[in-house]
Amino acid sequence: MKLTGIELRRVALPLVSPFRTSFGVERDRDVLLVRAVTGDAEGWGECVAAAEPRYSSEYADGAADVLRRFLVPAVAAAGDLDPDAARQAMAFVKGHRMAKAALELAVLDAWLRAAGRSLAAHLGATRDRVPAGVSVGIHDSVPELLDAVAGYLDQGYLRIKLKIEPGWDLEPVAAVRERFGADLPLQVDANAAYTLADAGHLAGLDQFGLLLIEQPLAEDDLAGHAELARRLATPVCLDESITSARSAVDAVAMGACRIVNVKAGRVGGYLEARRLHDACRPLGVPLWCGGMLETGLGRAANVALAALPGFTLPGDTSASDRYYRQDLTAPFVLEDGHLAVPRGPGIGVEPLGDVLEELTTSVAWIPA
Ligand code: NPQ
Ligand code: MG
Repeated sequence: MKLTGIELRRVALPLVSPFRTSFGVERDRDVLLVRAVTGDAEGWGECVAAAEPRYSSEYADGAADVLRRFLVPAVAAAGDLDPDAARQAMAFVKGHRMAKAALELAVLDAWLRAAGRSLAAHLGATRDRVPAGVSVGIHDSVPELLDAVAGYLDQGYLRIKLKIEPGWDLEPVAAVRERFGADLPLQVDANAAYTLADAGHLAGLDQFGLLLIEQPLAEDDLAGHAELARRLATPVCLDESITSARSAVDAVAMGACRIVNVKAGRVGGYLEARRLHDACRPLGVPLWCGGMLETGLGRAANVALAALPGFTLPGDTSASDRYYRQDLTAPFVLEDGHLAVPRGPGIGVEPLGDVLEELTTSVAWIPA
C-alpha cells in the first residue's frame, strides 16, 4: 500500500453537558483526526489526546506537532505500507503514544478497507454487540447526580461509573447505592486524585460493593497502588498507569491492580491493545474498554476492541448522545443496553461530510 499523504484535521464538538472530573471540566471536545490517503483506500484515525495536558502529558497540539514533524514523515518514508511497517517506522520516537495510535489507526483503517476486512474481525472480536457502561461526572449536588444516574439507567446503561475526588466520594456513592440498590453494577474513577495517606478514607468505600476503584493514585505510583490494594477490599483497576502490554502485566504481577482499563490511545494503538489483551487473558485479569469522549470514528474502533473475549466487564463505550447531540458519524445508539459492533470494512463507519466540514476548525495536508 502506497501512502499519498496524511490530513490532520481539528474538529470542535460541543458536549451535551459539561463533564467534570478530578482534573478539570470539559465543555467542548477539541479533537484531532488523522486521514490516511493511499492509492488503494482512505482511512481515519482519531487522537484521544485532550486540548490540555490534564489527564495525560499528551495534548492535541503536541500530538499534531509530533505527527507533522516526525511521525508522518517517517511513515511516508517507509515505502510499501502496512500497519506493522507503520508501527516500526514510528518506533524511534519515544512516548507520544496517543499520536502514534491515531496514525496507526488511520493506516490500519485504510489497509483493512482495501482488503474488505473489518477491524473487529482483524482484532479477533468474538461478539457482535458489547454491553455499555457510562461515566458520570462530578455534579454540584447529590440530587443532581441522582437525576443524572436515573436518566442513564432509564436509557438502559448496564453499569455506572462515578467520577470521584476528595470531598466527592463516600457521600455520592452511598446515595447512589441507597437510591438504586445493591445490584446496580457500580464503580468509581478518581483520575489519580488521592495519595496513600487517603487509604483509610478510601477503605470507607468497601461497604458499597463496588466492582472496582479506578486509578486512585498518581500515574507513576505502582508501589503505592500495590500497598493501597492490600488495604482495600474493593479491587483496584488502573487506567493512566497502563502504557503498554508489558506495563499491564507488570502492574498485575506486583499487585498494583487486579483489573485493567484498556484504552488503545494510551497504550500506543489498537495493535498494542490487542497484545495487552492477549497477555492479560491467560492471567485471568478482567479487562474493559475505556473511553476518551471519542467521536463516532474512535468509538467505532473502541467497540470493535471491546468485542474481544477478554473484555469481560462493560466499558465506557457509551452511545453517541451521552456526549454529543450531533456526532461526526451516524450515531451509535443503545439497543437493550448494548452497542452493535460495526461489521463493514475497516472501522466500519465514515464521517458525515457536511457535519465534518461544519465542525472543522483547521485542516493541514502533509504530502507523502
Ligand atoms: C477516564 N474517561 O476514564 C476518562 C477520563 C477523561 C469517560 O471517564 C477530553 C479528553 C476529556 C479526554 C475527560 C471517562 C476527557 C478525557 C475525561 C478523558 O479516566
Ligand atoms: Mg479513568
